[in-house]
Amino acid sequence: AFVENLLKHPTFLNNTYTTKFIDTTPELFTFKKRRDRATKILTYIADITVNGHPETAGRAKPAADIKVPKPPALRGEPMMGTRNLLEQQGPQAVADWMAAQTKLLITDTTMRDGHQSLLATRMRSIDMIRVTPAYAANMGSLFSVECWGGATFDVAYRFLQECPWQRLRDIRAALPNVMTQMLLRGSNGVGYTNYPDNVVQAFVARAAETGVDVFRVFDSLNWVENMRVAMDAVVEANKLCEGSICYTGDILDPNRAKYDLAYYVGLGKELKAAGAHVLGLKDMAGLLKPAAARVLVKALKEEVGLPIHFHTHDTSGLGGATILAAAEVGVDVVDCAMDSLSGNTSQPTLGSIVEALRNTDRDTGLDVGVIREISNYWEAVRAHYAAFESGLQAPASEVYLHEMPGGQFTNLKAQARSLGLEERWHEVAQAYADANQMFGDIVKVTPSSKVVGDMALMMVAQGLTRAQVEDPAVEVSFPDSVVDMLRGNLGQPHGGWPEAITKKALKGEVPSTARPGAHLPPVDMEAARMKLATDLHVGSDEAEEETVDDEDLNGYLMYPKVFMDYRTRHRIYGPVRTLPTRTFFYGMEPGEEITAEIDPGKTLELRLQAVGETTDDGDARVFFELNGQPRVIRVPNRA
Ligand code: BTN
Ligand code: 3PY
Ligand code: ZN
Repeated sequence: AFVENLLKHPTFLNNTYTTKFIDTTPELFTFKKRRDRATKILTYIADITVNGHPETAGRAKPAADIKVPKPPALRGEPMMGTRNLLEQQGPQAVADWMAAQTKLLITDTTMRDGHQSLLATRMRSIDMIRVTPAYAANMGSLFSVECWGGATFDVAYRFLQECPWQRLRDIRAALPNVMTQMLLRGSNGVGYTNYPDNVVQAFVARAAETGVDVFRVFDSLNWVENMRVAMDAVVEANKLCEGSICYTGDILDPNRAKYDLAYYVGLGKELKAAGAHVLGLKDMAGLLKPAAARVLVKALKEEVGLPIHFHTHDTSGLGGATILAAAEVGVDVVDCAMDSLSGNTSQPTLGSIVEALRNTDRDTGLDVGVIREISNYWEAVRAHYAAFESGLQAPASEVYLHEMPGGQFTNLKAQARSLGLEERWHEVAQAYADANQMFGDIVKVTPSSKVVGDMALMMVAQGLTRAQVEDPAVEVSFPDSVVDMLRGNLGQPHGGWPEAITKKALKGEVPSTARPGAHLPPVDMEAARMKLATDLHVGSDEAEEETVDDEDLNGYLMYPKVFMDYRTRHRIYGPVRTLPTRTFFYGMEPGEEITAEIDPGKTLELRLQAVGETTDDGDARVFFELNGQPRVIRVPNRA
């Protein structure tokens, strides 16, 4: 019945099950000495088996007999959902529909912020794509599925050796009825720096084309000037534009008056005037307390008049309480993560919010049985990523001291570990708070949060206090990211940059207060495409490297080096995205058998027979059976 359902699924019926050309069709080209795809994937497995994966070395390892997670059965055909409304009637109709709902609408963030905040963003596409049909068939009344953007774009190329666009296309194809959602850092795109306007515009247009429906747009300093280009591009693409306020401070604390109620209401009005269909309230660190949420959400509803989509993190342990408080005063949509990827630095627990509201006037109408089934799938997936667990044991009120975003917390902790500072984590937390005050109490979210983190690590590593850093008489060599930010290259914070520290860090150089994108020259897209095609061709014996589509071009423009490194590895290993996650990170055990789909419908049966001795030339011989035929692969032993 499962296979029957799968075959009837719209994904397979309407021919939208497409895969990216370069990933799937090398046989369309003729090559001089092309190593076939099977040899490439065996080379990858052999290399990882012999040398290990650099990302999992020295980390916790899942059990050798861990099973490939099994998605829940499909409970019928996908119902009409928000995506159908968007397609048929456009984004304003979606916003109007939202405002007319009594029930609380829910976004599932598991595929983006959930694993970004708990597993260092390392979740692979295959683990998402397998369960997406179950979302379409069983959870069609979700508001949206957040599955793209933020840090996932960079990490896909950099660490997972896969194409982020392919992930989006596959999720979209399997989810015809529910809106997909991405996180976009305004003029910083999905990167850490401001990009020329036409790069941001091209990126949004491409993302809309490949499959994003809801764009949550924010700026890391809440500077609306820096959001307009991205917001306009979303509106132009006829997609849902969620202009977002990033929440920091505490509106009920008179000592944090810089970010008071009037500030946020003013920002909400600016975003509405800038064209937002929906107002995002992005509490990236989980600082909004329940009592403050009642005041803030009520005021935004009344004075801005847009539907409100609330996002928070459960770092304090109070995320669920804040969601319920926001629901009481009429918030329209909230973000939750599936139970098994929720809590702590992730979003509050989806199933528990659904249960808490059952039989109230904000009842979500979602089926908790369905939620449990999908959560059980994610639980089995999570076990494969033991290497990326943070070890965080409990929620903590310390978040109100440091104000770190949930998506940064575990990353900064890992950075601290690599500098030998993990034992001094609470000092890092205090230094982070001090660095924030030194910069004038700013909004901290990617990329401004990374700058504050860089400064904090430096202060702890070098034993510098805030007073010393600020003292003109003490020599300080600031991190590059700090200098860049104080130059004005991320934009302007509320109230401007403090003069004294700017003067010290810039050594007298005059900072800019203009919008960075206004003086970055536009990229000549066709020239960039030509250059990329040429660069990819150098050293390649394969014609496939010459094709540069819009997705590749946009990936390259966001992350030139990361993209080129990805393509270099792609040349050696071919597509590795269909390997089981355990194989991808740990290789195979002697006697183990796996299957991997190398083209839609074309599956390889792989068995590792043995790992041979390493010979004088430094190569290890790895013995496989490929569809029953013996194959020997030689890889350098670097272990
Ligand atoms: C990555 O590490 O960024 C993605 C996977 C590719 C890793 C391969 S494994 C063999 C070789 N050695 C490395 O350190 N990286 C590549
Ligand atoms: C990101 O930009 O990746 C974030 O998650 C910000 O909260
Ligand atoms: Zn978040």
